[in-house]
Formats: sequence, structure tokens, C-alpha cells
Amino acid sequence: MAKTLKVGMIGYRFMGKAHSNGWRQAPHFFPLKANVEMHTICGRNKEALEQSAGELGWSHISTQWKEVINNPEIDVVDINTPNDSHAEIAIAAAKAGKHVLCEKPLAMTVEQCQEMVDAAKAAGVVHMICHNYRRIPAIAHAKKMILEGTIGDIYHYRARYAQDWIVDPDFPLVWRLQKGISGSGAHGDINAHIIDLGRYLVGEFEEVCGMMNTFIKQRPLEDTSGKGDGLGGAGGKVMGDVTVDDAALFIGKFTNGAVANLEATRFALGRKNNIVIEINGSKGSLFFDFEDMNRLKWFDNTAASDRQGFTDILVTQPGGDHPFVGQWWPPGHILGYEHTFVHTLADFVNAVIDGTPVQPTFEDGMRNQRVMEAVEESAVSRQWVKV
Ligand code: SOE
Repeated sequence: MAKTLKVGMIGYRFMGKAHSNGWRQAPHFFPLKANVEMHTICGRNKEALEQSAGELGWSHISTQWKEVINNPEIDVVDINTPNDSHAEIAIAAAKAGKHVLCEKPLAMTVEQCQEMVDAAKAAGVVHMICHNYRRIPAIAHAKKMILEGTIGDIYHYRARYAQDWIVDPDFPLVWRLQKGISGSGAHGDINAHIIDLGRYLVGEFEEVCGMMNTFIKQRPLEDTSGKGDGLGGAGGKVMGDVTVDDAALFIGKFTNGAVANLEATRFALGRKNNIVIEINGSKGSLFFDFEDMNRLKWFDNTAASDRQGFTDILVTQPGGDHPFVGQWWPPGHILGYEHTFVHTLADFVNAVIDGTPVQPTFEDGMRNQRVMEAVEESAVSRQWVKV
């Protein structure tokens, strides 16, 4: 009889919804080594939680995360809370012997990340940070092509993550705009993703030179007390200081000699959740645009000179040709944002049963934080900073 992993999920807003869909769908589409029971959903607001439990498919609710951690029935803790609580919950979960999945950014500081890594290792539990974009089929396929040497030695990693949800000055001062809760703004929220993709696709960052900017310095305080998903809400009359970046940009060098150019902003009107990546190598280039997420564009410099151009690879070929897609539909039936969480959770479940590491681990989250802190230091000192 296959084991059943009982999951406790802390946080139920946007990421809670995305992860719930992942927990629900993974067992139906992927050959998991265990059954998954969506046992407890945890949050502060009991009424909202009861509604979310029904909508998202959880059998129990709790308004106390320590109750979830201390429940001997729970095998896995999935953390989707605001950033300032990740470390405390993850360390407690690890010490209680739970396998831990945590949303990005891993924590508020490198020191907190280190404590999380140490706790997970000491407990011998499987630990993963949910950088879901690694498991976009086109991104995973790009990784495969790079490992096969298709584009040769890498010269450039160019990445932009652009949104526009806070361009309105009347948008309230949600938790994502408060350093004490979020740690940073666009930097830790979305730069973290393209930093992770740089580490996944290219290599380790060696040195960075960055800048950060806050375009709107004051915003109306939220007229609700709760910590929502931080992506919406209504503002009152009283204004408060924005204490995080609206945009974070940096150039950098990788240890393998490639150079980097990253930009994360929440002020690119018209760009709702736009990740664009281009990697240039000695034998070719790869290009990816999340707004067209099932395609990977490849320029092959080894092609005959009268046939060169960016090939448009539709990454939907089953039979092992393209990652993950064979578990879903026949060729051409494209996938979406939500599938990246299903892929992430499927790999996490199997790693838990195998007792093997699954990337990105908490150590990846800590390396990510090191890059982010180096960029923040550089933005202040206006100097290059070694990671
Ligand atoms: C808000 O910027 C957000 O929800 C991020 O927190 C997620 O990590 C990203 O995938 C979508 O946008």
C-alpha cells in the first residue's frame, strides 16, 4: 500500500491557491510515489479559511500554525506566508520532523536562510524553495539544451521581470511594500526569480553592481488590518512611507565568465507578469518570453548561413522530448502558469519518498539571498560587490 503524505499548508491567499491546485492535480497527472492528502490549511482569518478550505480542497483548518507543526499526522509543511514568518515556521517544521516546502524569497536575511538550512539538515528532512519557473517546460528544455552544449560557452544572461500592479499612487501600503514584513520590494519578490533562473541556467554569480529605486515614496495605509496576499486592497486617508524598492536592476559577472544584466520592476505599465530571458553563447542563443511560455526560441549559428534565424520550438512534444508535457496532453495542447506548481510539487513528493534532495533546495534559497544582499549593498555603496 503506497504511503500517504499528509500536507499542512500555512497561508491560503494567492500562493496558497496556486499550491492547492498543485497538490490537487499532481497525483492525477504524475506518477507519484505516494498519495497526497490535503489535510490542513492554516491562516489567521477563520471565516476566510473555512471558505478557502472548501474552495481549495482541504479537509481541516487551523488558525494556529504551531498546531499544524505539532500535529503528528502531518508529514509535509508548505509555507506560503508573508516573508517575515518563513524562517520561524520552517525551522519549527524541520525540528518537528516535517519535510518543508517554502515560497520565495526563502527568508529576510542570509543568516535566517542559514538557520533554515541547518535546521533542515539536522532534522534530515527534504527541503525545497518554490521557484516554480524552473519547471516551465521551455525553461527546463533550455537547461537541457545548454547542458548538451547547444549554444556553446555562455557570454550573456539578460533577464527582465516586469509587472505594473502598483503604478497607481493610490494603491495601498500592503505588506509587500513594507520592509519589516517583506524584506525588499520587487527585488526579493521578482528579481529573486530571475536570479534563480540565472543560477539554474548559467551558473553562480560572482560579483554584482546594482541600483534600486522607489518611484512612489508614500502610499495610503491599508484600511484592513489583515495581511492579505499583498497584491490588492483599499487605502484609507492616512499615508505611510514605502520602505522597499519599486525597481531593482543590476549587472554582474558569473564565476564561469558569463556576464549578467537583470531588471525587476513593478512599474512597467502593460507588463502584468512578464519574464523575458535571452542567453547568448558561442554557438547560438536562446530566448524565452513568459507571455508566450510554451515556446523557446533558438538561434543556431552552426546552421548553413542561408538558413539562419531564430527557430521557434513549440515545447509540447511528449515521449520525453520535452520535460513534463508528456504527463498532460498530446502535442500542441499548451500549458500554463498553474502547471509549474504541479511540476514542482510532483518532484517534491517523489523526493520526500526517496529521501533525496530536490532542487531548488533551501541552500539554493540561501545562495539567492546572498546575491540579493550583495545587490542591495552595491546599491548603497555604488560599488561592485562580491557575492
Ligand atoms: C507578485 O509579484 C507575485 O505574486 C510574486 O510574489 C510571485 O512569486 C510571482 O510568481 C507572481 O507575482
